[in-house]
Amino acid sequence: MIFNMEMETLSRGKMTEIQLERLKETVRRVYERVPFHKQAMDAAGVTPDDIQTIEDIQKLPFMKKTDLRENYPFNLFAVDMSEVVRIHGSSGTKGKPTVVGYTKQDLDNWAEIVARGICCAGGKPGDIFHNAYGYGLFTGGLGLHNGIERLGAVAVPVSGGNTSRQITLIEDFKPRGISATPSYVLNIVEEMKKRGLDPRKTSIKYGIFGAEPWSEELRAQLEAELDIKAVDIYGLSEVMGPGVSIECHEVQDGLHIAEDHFLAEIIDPNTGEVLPYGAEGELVFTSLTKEAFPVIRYRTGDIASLNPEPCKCGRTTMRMSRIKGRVDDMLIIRGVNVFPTEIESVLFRFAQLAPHYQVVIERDGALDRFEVHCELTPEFAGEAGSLESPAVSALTKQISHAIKDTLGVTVVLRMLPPNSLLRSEGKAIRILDNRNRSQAAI
Ligand code: DLL
Repeated sequence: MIFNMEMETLSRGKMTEIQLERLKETVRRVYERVPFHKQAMDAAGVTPDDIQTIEDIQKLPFMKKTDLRENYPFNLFAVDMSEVVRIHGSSGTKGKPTVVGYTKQDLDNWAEIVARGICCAGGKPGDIFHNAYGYGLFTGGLGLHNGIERLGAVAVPVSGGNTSRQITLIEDFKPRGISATPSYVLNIVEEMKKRGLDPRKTSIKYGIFGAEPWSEELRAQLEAELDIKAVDIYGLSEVMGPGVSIECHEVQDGLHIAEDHFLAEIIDPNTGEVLPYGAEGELVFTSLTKEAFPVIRYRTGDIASLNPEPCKCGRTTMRMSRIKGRVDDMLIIRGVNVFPTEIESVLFRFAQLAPHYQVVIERDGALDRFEVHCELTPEFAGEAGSLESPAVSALTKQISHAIKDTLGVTVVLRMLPPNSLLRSEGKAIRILDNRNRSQAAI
């Protein structure tokens, strides 16, 4: 291992000391350099001098995605454009894209964080690494890329899509590591099987999967199908990109936060109140070293909990749970809160289903109707004969009961023939909301 794990094995006291020093510096910098932050802090009646302990962070106002949109494109940058060397951003499906910037030092830190993360995931210098995250404004491709190179591994910058070529390159280059969204990896596995290849026989030993919520059941499936260790990587462009946190391959129980660079809090999404360790709520991050685009108490919209206990792997960094889902993706079905990952957990227990699904919301009179579209495996569909067969009806009933028993909600299950659902090449679209469309049609 080329990375000394100093920053990952500090005592809590020492880590807090480092974080406090960096927090003070960050708050001062943004107050002096970014009008948005000065105004927000003035309005909250807080100055940089008020940050004396780590808990004082709670005096600072939150930042939200709308703040990025309102300051589009560069108004939240804390350095002159002459110091910015890279721009990334979100796809902007809901309006203007959100734009973030990096200085040379920011890119350097990011590469270091990701390299450290790849080690944590079981990677080592010399590995050939197949990087199937999209390259472009999205941070996944280039974020992983720089970390792979920094580690001293061989980056294969294949990007997302062109699944057939992905398989040829895996066959020919024999990578030890792979990264992609979990839903795209499923797509790659399916394509391998179509070609008559055994996915368990590839050279791949570990996968670094994230950028979208995924369940333990999907992890189990990917590990079994590919005979690999699959770890979860988390991040968001506003805070940096991939690598904000990552699981260790030894324990795979919570994602180690790069705490020397990011300070995490969990808040009640409704009241903004800070919640204790272990409680589930919205993740909030403050960057501690970023130059071009520092964030103060950025509300991620992601639901998780925090665990400060040292890990059996030897790391002492705070761990966050897997993301349950986004606040915006929470379905309220007859008063019960449900995340798509919870539905996924139930569906993926059934071997008769292919690991693809979508929740479709329709307007049904004054009510919302929640349909879960699932796909039969080719084997089961072949055995069953038709979608109307008793075997398919029995399966539908069994899954409906399982969803009702586990989640306490009733949904309409729609069984589809093999290969009906759109395959993902990046982030899977788990919820299709047709409510406005059907309203418009009326
Ligand atoms: O998705 C960064 C990334 C790239 C992470 C590659 C991991 C791997 P954005 O496009 O800005 O950045 O989207 C960020 O994706 O707020 C979460 O809602 C979701 N997300 C990211 N990682 C995970 C994960 C990248 N491991 C948004 N589990 C975040 C669940 C995730 N959701």
